[in-house]
Amino acid sequence: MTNASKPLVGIIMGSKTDLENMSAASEVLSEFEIGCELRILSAHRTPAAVAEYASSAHQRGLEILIAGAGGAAHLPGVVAANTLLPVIGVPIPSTSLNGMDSLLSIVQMPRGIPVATMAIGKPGAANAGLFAAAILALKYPAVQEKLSAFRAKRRQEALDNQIP
Ligand code: RP5
Repeated sequence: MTNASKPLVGIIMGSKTDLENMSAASEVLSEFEIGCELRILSAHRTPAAVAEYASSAHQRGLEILIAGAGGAAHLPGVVAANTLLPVIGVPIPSTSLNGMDSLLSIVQMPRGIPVATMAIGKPGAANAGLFAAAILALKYPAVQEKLSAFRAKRRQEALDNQIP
């Protein structure tokens, strides 16, 4: 069993303006009753705080980190450089390049420090929550059951959604 009040996932984002997209990740985790904590931390505005947060995350009981950022989105990579935990990156469409800048910044990590990169924006943030659930399902049977039920529901919805 997971304890929904004990955070297993840390969700961090470069700015409060990212929350509009990143809340999709916490909503999914809440649906799966997986505890998470949210923090605003920026790789360029508060670099020391990012390093401190990421390097202490495992010791504090977190098992996965989700990091969302826009523009030259170096936050997920910097987080990954400061922890051995799996890091999931979410590109935020916050500039005139509509997230292509963030996507390439996050996905093109040099060999050696990986970031699992999701799609741009809300779909990516929701998938970050689901991907975190899939990792945690390896350890927590209750999460695996919820993930299985989630997939079965989506499957049935697709089958029911026929053209008359
Ligand atoms: C990045 O700059 C943030 O992740 C955000 O997506 C973008 C813009 O930040 P604000 O100027 O809205 O605070 O660091």
